[in-house]
Amino acid sequence: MKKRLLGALISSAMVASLLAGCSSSNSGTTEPVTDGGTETEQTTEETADTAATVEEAAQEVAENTESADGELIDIGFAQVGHESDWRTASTKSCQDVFSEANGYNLSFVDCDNDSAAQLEAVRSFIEQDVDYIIIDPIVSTGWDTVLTECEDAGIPVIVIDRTIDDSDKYAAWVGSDFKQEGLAAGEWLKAYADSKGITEINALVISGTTGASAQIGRSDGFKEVADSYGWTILDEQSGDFTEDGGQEVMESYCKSYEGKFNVVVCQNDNEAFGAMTAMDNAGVTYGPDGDVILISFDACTAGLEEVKARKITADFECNPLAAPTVEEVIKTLQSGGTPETEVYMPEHWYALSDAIVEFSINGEAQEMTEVTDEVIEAQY
Ligand code: GYE
Repeated sequence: MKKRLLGALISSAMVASLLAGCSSSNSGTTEPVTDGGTETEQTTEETADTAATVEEAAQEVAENTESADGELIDIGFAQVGHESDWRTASTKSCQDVFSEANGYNLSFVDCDNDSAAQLEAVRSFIEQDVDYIIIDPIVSTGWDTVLTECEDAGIPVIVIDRTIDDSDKYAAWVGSDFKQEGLAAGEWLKAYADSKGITEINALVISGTTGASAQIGRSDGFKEVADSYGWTILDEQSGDFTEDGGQEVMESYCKSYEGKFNVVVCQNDNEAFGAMTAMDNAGVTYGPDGDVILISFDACTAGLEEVKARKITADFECNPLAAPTVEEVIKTLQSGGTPETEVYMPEHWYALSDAIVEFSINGEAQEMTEVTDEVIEAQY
């Protein structure tokens, strides 16, 4: 939307070379990924001529942007990475909503779970002078300086999914109540264990990326319930929200706690898939028919398929489709309005019918959703 001439082209070239070697978010590479810069700039013949004197990346910017309609809203999105099915759904949702056809130029950076790369990405968006910056913060602290820089540059920031806990210099946050998810998992477990006559809980937790608000909230919520019922949490180690991480942690748990645990809590579906492989290899049975109650979070399509297959006993949803709400925030800001500063995504708790039990959180009765083929089909 903003008209940028040579300076912007040069900074786009800088961004392109800064992030060189990047590839698609599903590639599993360790480099940050971007499509930023190559299709985000608007130019004129004059700037395209001058751009011929700068590096090839800038030339590409000029070529690509000649077709832009001149009124697109420039958005930079510093995404966490590509660690999970949830993340893939979140990225797709943002790319679908913030498309050129919808009036946006999206500079997307996959930060590959690297906090330093994420700060660098935000600074590159300031350099590009985008209209809005969306951040899904890998960790919840360390943000005030760069958010001050955004503020000084006059660029509104919208935080999506995970929270920022040490700065309030952003226009709005759209995401999930992670503590509520952890409380739900705990209170469901209490009701389910009671229904099966299980009186002792010895739980192993495979947590998400340490310091991510999704990890902190889910750990705090589950622990609060565990403490209130006197359960034992034998161990909590991070699987970094990845399948490999979940498998690695579970392999070590199977050795260290052989025969001593009856609950495994994985803080996302991908960790649960890894934990399932490790338990299969160790001869541990799990799910509604097994020795171990397996709890997961996210409830993406692949997770719900494992609920249907009687592997995951219950799955607590975290909704990744925040982008349409973020777009509402941007529209409000565009028209000079004040958006809601906190918007919570709706979420559901899933199980098969024989693991659906009545429970409440702080006196509030919870609904559970039975996993059927139609439910799986409708999920992301
Ligand atoms: O649960 C996990 C992803 O931040 C809520 O990050 C998100 C979490 C999600 O890697 O799968």
